[in-house]
Amino acid sequence: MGCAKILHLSTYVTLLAFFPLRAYSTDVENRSAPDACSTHTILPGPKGEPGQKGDVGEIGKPGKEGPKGRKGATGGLGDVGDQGLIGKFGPIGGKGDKGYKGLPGVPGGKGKPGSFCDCGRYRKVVGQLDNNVARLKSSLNFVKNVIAGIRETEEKFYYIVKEERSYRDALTQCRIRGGTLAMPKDQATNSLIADYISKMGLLRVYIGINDIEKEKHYVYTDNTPVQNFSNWKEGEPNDGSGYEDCVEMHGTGVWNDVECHLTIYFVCEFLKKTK
Ligand code: GN1
Ligand code: CA
Repeated sequence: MGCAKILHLSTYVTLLAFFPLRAYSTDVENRSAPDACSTHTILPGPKGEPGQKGDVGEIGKPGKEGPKGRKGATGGLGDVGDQGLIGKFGPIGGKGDKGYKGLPGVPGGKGKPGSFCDCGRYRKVVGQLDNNVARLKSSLNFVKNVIAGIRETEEKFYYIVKEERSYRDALTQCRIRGGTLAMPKDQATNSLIADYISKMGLLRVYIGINDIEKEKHYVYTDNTPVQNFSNWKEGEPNDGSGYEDCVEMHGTGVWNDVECHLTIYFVCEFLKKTK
C-alpha cells in the first residue's frame, strides 16, 4: 500500500518516457530480488460494491460517574408547621398595685344605747375562775387517788359506802352525797361495780333496784323499769321470805332479791355532768 500511494499516476507516465519498459525489465531481472513496491506499479481496480451493513453493535459499557452537579437553586418557602403544645405555667406574677379606695357604704342605723362594761374586771374574774377550775381538778385528782377504789366511767363516778344500812337509809345516804344507789343498766357498768365489790374484799352491796311498789315489777331508783339488761343469779329473784323487794349485787356481779330492812354496805353513783 505504501508504494502505490507514493507513486502517483503522472509520475508513472514520466518514468515511462525516460526509461523504456524492456530495458528496464531486463535490468531488473538480472538483479537480486528487489522489493515489489520499489519495482512494480500496481494500479487499483475499480471500487467494489459497498458491503452489507454491519449488525448493531453491543450495548456500550456504562459511562464513568459524572462530576458532582452544581448546587441547586434555593427551594420555595415551606408549609406552615402545626401549632405547638401549650407551654408550662409561668411563675406567679408580682403583687398588683393597691386598688382605688371604694365608695363609702351606706351609713348603718343608729345603735342601741350602750351599757357600761367593766371589761377589765370581767377578765380578772375569768382569770380567777380558770385558776379555781385548775385547783378543783387538782383536788379531784387528789381525792380520787386518796379514796381507794373510787371508780368512774365517761359519765359517772361509783363509790361504795362501807356503812351498814337498810335499803332506804342507803338510798338516803347516796342522795345526801348528791347521787343515788348505783343503777347497773348495762354489762359494762355491772362488771365495773362487781369488780369494785370484789376488789374491796366485799361479798354484797345494795344496788338501786327494787320491786317495792309492785311485786315482780323491778325498777331502778330513777323509776325506769329493769327490762333491757339484768343479771339475776340463777334461781333469783325468788322472793324467798315473801318480803324480798330490794336487790343486792354479789362480788361475782349477780343480783339477788333480799328483804329491804337488811343492813349491808351500798354503792352510790354520781353523775359527772348535770343535764
Ligand atoms: C338466802 O338464807 P336463805 O337461804 O334463807 C338469801 C335469799 C336467797 C337465798 C338463795 C338474806 O336466803 O335472798 O334467795 O339465800 N337471803 C339473804 O338460796 O341473803
Ligand atoms: Ca332472793
